[in-house]
Amino acid sequence: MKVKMILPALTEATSPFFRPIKYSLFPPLGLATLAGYLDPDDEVVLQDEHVQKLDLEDQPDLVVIQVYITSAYRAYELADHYRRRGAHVCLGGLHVTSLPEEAAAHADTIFLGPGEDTWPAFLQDYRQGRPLPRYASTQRSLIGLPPVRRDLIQRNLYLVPNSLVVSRGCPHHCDFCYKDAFYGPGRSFYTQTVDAALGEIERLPGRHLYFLDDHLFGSPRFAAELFEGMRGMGRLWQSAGTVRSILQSDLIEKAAASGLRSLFVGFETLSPDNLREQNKSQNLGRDYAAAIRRLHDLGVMVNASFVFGMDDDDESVFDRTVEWAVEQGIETATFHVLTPYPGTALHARMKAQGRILTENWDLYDTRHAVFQPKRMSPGALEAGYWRAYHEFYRWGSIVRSARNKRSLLGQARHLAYSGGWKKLEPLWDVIIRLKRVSNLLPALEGVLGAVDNPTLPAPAAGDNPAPDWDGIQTAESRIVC
Ligand code: B12
Ligand code: SF4
Repeated sequence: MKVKMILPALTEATSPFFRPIKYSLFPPLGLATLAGYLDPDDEVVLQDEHVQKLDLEDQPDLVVIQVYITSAYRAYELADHYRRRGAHVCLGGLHVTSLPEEAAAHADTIFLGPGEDTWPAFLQDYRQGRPLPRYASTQRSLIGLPPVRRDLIQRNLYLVPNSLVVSRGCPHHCDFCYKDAFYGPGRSFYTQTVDAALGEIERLPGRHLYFLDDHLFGSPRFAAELFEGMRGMGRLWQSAGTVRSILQSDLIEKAAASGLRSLFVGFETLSPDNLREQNKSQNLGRDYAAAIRRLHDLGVMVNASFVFGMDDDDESVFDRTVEWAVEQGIETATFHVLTPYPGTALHARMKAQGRILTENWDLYDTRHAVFQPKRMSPGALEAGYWRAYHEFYRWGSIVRSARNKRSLLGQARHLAYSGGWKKLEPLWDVIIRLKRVSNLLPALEGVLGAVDNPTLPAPAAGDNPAPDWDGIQTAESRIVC
């Protein structure tokens, strides 16, 4: 059987918002996960439109497309194309789960929720000649999964080829988050076994890892055992966690000792009213500044996530938030315009209040105001969002923020990480065009590894050698926080 798996780019990479470096960060892990269920004699091709031109003249039997909200129209175009060519087209992922009827018009089979139970069930039915039009996930588990088909990933096209997920979902229920819409009433937070997670880490070459888990610290027991097991592996890693998980217990120290060097943290808003409105109670009453200090004391850089446009936000929110972030010495910040994804509690509320302004999914990219804000105009919200980025990443702000670090090494690291990410973008673009982005990984590792915390163990010198992918293949895982 010939199988083609596609991660479509947002509105065909022609969008003015297409930033080559952002889209050359991570490989399509979801599709590589699903590929693990195919038979060894299936011919499978995995293409990621963010980093390569799609070959559309082929004749696969089965086409598998992952649909995000911002790539939905492109995904449907590709699905229609392959149906015309006689392929059986499967659509799955977050947007399909949110709006199954919309997706079903472009597919032979649609999949709701995670694919670990539905995809193998479909494959069995398909091979027996009786595939169903719809499969909905009910059995949630990461135990005993086939290995991710990393051999299908062109590592040289990505800055961070070693992305992985060792858990799915999150124990919290924030109203704006995709999570509850995707997992529905079923189990919405579960983990691999620690041994399986450590096994996957050991198989990954090099030093750097990026955990894409929504909340790697969601199960403190799992996380503690994982970090314990990772000690001494010589890894440098990045991930996401909540403010609460930083402040509670000694989990964050264990994480740093095992190589955590930068953490994506969902602060979201400085307003308690906004937190209440969005059901983000786990952030309520938390000392954000103390969380940042704790991370910085451990040599962990902070990628802070903020969302603008909640009901307590007026036009002063942008400058206030940026000023606060700079004062705290935050290295990188990710700003978002509040976006009511279909299927979320936020969307239901906005819809009931008649505040949804458009259902053009291309605009649901957290850069556009697709709803009527309460205390400012949609235009002011968008303008403020862009101003926040501009202000935060001005050299003046970067230097002021870096001065917050106690040592010269810490300041240099801050400048290199923050400046390198935003100020050297034209250089990144050239390197990406030359298909050399993976050559920059040692530079990223160098910056992450330059820690001024003498209590942390130095990373082991030895690199994991590149594995024999063929052997593994036959023998053998935002707005998140
Ligand atoms: C990594 C990531 C990215 C990366 C790369 C994406 C990639 N290469 O896959 C980058 C940085 C490029 C990115 C960009 C964006 N992202 Co993003 N990203 C993620 C993140 C953190 C992890 C994705 C991942 O790898 N998960 C792990 C794998 C194993 O799971 P999975 O991909 O979901 O796949 C499983 C299922 O979905 C299902 N499945 C998926 N497809 C199919 C198909 C079939 C046939 C079947 C059976 C099953 C199936 O089975 C898989 C195994 O269970 C998610 C958050 C999250 N937890 O998902 C956000 C997330 C997907 N991103 C999101 C958004 C909004 C964006 C951006 C618009 C952000 C922005 N402002 O620019 C852009 C646009 C992306 C686009 N092209 O349209 C939203 C999507 C919301 C939505 N409803 O679609 C998320 C959920 C974050 C959030 N909480 O808001 N993103
Ligand atoms: S926003 Fe973060 S903490 Fe809230 S439900 Fe989503 S992943 Fe969990």
